[in-house]
Amino acid sequence: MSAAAVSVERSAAYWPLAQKAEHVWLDCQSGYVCVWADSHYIGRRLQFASAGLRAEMADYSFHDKMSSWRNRNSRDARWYHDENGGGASRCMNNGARVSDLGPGSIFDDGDKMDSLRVYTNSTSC
Ligand SMILES: [Ca+2]
Ligand SMILES: [Ca+2]
Repeated sequence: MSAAAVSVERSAAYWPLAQKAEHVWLDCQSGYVCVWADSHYIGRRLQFASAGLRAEMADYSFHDKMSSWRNRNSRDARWYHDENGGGASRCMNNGARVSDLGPGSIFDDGDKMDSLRVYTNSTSC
């Protein structure tokens, strides 16, 4: 094994998780509400941008998969446990993000999202 290969392995192993997350959530470009299948902004990503949009996760084979999100849209958004805006819901303030919805987190919201809406302004929730 070359010295260069050892160096790469070590840097990967010692890379702090926060720094890794910082890197990957940049995958969500300005203007989008992004949701990821895994915590810490990893895994399959969906992104939405349109004002007033309502999306059903079943349409994207994303039923009960979201484990992290970031809102880089200029508007608020909201996600729902059930289809068609049903069940418990959580605000996604514009500019905010949550790195780990669970299981085991405060609200234990991981893998529960079935629908999402993007509001038309930044003061809806
Ligand atoms: Ca998940
Ligand atoms: Ca659900």
